[in-house]
Amino acid sequence: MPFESTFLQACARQPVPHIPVWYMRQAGRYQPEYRAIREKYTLVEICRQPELCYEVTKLPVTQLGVDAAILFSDIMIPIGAMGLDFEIKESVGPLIANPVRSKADIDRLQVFDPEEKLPHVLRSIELLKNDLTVPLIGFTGAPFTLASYMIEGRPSRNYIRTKQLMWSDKTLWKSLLDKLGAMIVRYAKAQVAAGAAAIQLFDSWVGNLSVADYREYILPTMKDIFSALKDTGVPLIYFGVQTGELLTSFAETGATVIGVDWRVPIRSARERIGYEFPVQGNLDPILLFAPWEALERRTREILDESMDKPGFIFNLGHGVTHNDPPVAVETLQRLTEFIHNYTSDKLRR
Ligand code: 1CP
Repeated sequence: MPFESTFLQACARQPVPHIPVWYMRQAGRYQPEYRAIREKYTLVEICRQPELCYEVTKLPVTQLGVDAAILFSDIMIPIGAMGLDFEIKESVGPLIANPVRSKADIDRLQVFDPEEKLPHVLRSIELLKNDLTVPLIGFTGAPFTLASYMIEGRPSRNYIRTKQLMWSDKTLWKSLLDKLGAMIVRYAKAQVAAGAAAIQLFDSWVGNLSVADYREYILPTMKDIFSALKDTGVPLIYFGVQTGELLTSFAETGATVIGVDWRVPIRSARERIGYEFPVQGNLDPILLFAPWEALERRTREILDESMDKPGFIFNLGHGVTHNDPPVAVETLQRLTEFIHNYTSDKLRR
C-alpha cells in the first residue's frame, strides 16, 4: 500500500490516529451527482463502463472524506455472469426472469472466469487503485443472500422457496451453495489481483435463519470460502443484517473482520465474538434522517463503547437508505468530520 491507511490499520488491530469510517451504500441516490449520472445510465451501464464506475466509486471519498472506497457494483452483477437474466426494477429491486428452482437450473449455472465475463469490473478496480488515496474494498454477495435472490427471483420477505429447497433436499442445496462458493472465491481473488485492498462479503439476508439452520446449512460453505481466500492476505469482512445471534458463528467462519448491524450494542458484539476480531459498524442508518443532536449522541455512544480496544471501523448498521427526500450529503460530511475529530482527540489523550 503506497499510503498509510487507518482502515487497514484498524483491520489489523493496529493503533490508529483516528477511527476510520466508511458507509455501506456511500455511493447512491442521496448524491445529486449520482442522480445526474443515473438520469443518463442504468446501474448496469455504470458498472460496465470503467470510467463511470471509477467516477461513482470515487465521489464519496472526495465528497465525504471517508477512509475507504467501496467498488460501485451490485451483488447481482456476478449472478448475471453465472447465466441468469436479471434487471433492477425501480422501487422493487432485483428481478430474475429465469429463477433457480431445479437441479437442471443449478447445473446450468456457470462458475465463470472473471477476466472473461466481467473484465470491466477488473478494469474499474485497476483505474481506482492507481488513483485513490484510500484503500478500495471489493465485494460480493455471500451464498445464502445470492441463493435467495436466485431462487425467489425477487426481493423476499419470508424466503419460503429458499428455505423449502434448503430443508427438502440438502444435497441439492449444498451443490448450489458450493457452486456459489466457488464463484465467490474466483471473483474475490480476481478483485484482489486487480487491486482491491479488502473484500467484504454481504450476507444481507442470512439473519432470517435460526442459529441451528445457519450452522447446518451455511457455515460449512462459509468456512470453505474464507479458507480459500485466506492467502490473498487482505482483510475479509463478513456482514449481515439481524445477525446478533449469529455473531459467534460468524466468528467461526474464518472472516477476519465482522460487520455488526445496529440492533446489537457494539460492546456486546465485541464481547460475544472476542476482542481478537476487529469489528465494523453499527449506527442505525435511519438516524441519518434524525436531528443532528440525536445522530451525534448515538455516534458518540458507539465510539465510546468500542474504541477503547484496537480494531474498530465505524460504519452504518446497514446501507444508506434511499428515501425522498434523501439523506443530506451535508449530514454524512458532518458525521465523518465529527468521528475523525472526536476520536483523534480521544486517542491522543
Ligand atoms: O439504480 C439504483 O441506483 C438503485 C439503487 C442501487 C444501488 C445504488 C442498487 C439496486 N444497487 C446499488 C449499488 C450497490 N449495491 C452497492 C454500491 C456500493 C456502495 O455501497 O456504495 C453495493 C455494495 C450493493 C450491494 C447490494 N445490492 C446488496 C448488499 C448490501 C445491502 O444493502 O444489503 C444487496 C442486498 C443488493 C441488492 C439490491 N440492489 C439494488 C437494490 C435496491 C437492492 C436491494 C433490494 C432488496 O431489498 O432485496
